[in-house]
Order: sequence, then structure tokens, then C-alpha cells
Amino acid sequence: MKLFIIVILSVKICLTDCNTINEDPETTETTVYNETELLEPPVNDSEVSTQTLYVRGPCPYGFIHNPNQRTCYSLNINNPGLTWFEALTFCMSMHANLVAVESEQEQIFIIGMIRHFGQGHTDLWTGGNTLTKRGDWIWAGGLHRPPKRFTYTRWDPGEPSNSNNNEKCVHFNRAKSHRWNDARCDNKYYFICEKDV
Ligand SMILES: [Ca+2]
Ligand SMILES: [Ca+2]
Repeated sequence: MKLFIIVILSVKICLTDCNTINEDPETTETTVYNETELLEPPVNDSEVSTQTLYVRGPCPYGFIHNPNQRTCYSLNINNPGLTWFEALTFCMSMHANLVAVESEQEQIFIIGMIRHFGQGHTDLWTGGNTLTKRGDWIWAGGLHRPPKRFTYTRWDPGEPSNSNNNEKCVHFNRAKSHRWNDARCDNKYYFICEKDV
């Protein structure tokens, strides 16, 4: 029990200071999902927090473990938000990438994580973009992974809209239960970094 409390405290502390990386893998984890409820728009934060416990697991200090995807996330919710390129650069500075959402389970997990930490009212960048010459939708590559085409999508109905032919980057849209929207890459949002275990 003491170890579990320490893990949770570590995650919360990171929300204000995520720059310290600690490779110590010693943690415990307990995760319970209620996928049906997490897909419904929107659930309140207290419901989510009773269903899923977010822990560091084998992830570096400041990251949250998603055991089903063998990956780790860092919520970056300090003011001010960053442009998509700034966010990507920040994640790479943490030896991570902007998040790639590659399954329904991953979308559900991330939505729950956003709401659990009280950030359900914010937009957050993903690594999704269509900045290549071919115009495919891809997840940004980086230090440890190549760019990858989308194999799963959770667009909000009517998206991607590419309004004014100037929406090339993908964010979790707070107004639409964090389904995806393409937006101007120079908008400033919070963001989620991802690092594989
Ligand atoms: Ca991922
Ligand atoms: Ca759009």
C-alpha cells in the first residue's frame, strides 16, 4: 500500500515538473477499465478516477503506464500551451514522441487519463499530422520510432475538415469528448508525450 501511494504521488508531482527522468523500474500497478463508459460523452472525472488507477509501472519518472500498449504517457499541462512543432520538440527533449493513438483501447485509456488528472477541459495535441508531401495522415516519428500511417481513427463527425486548407495537425478536442479534430499547427495546446517501454 505504501509503495502504491508513492507511485501515485510521483505521477502527480510530475504534472508540474516532468523534466527529471528516473529509470528505476520498481513499481506496482493496478488497472481496471470500464470501456463502455469511457466512450460515452462525457463522463465526469470522479467516475473515471474510481475505475482506473494510473501508475508509473516500468515507465520513466513522470510517465504513466499503459500496460496493454506496452507504452508510457506524459501529460504536459503547464501553462502556456505550445504549438504542435514546439510540443513535438519538447517530447523529443524527453526522449519521447508526441502520442500516437493506434487503437480503441489506447484512445479510451488516454481519455480516462486526461479526465482523471482534472484536465478534461483542455485540448491536447497528438502526434497526428498531414504535413507530408503526399498528404497522408501519419503519426509523427522521432528519436525512437519512424512515422506511421493511421491504422485507427477517432475523428469527431465532420472531421478532418481542413478548414481554409490550413488544418494539418490533430488534437484531442475537449468540446467533443476528446474525439479528434484537425487544427492549425500553430494553435497552442497542451500535449501528451509517449515513450515505448
Ligand atoms: Ca501509442
Ligand atoms: Ca478541423
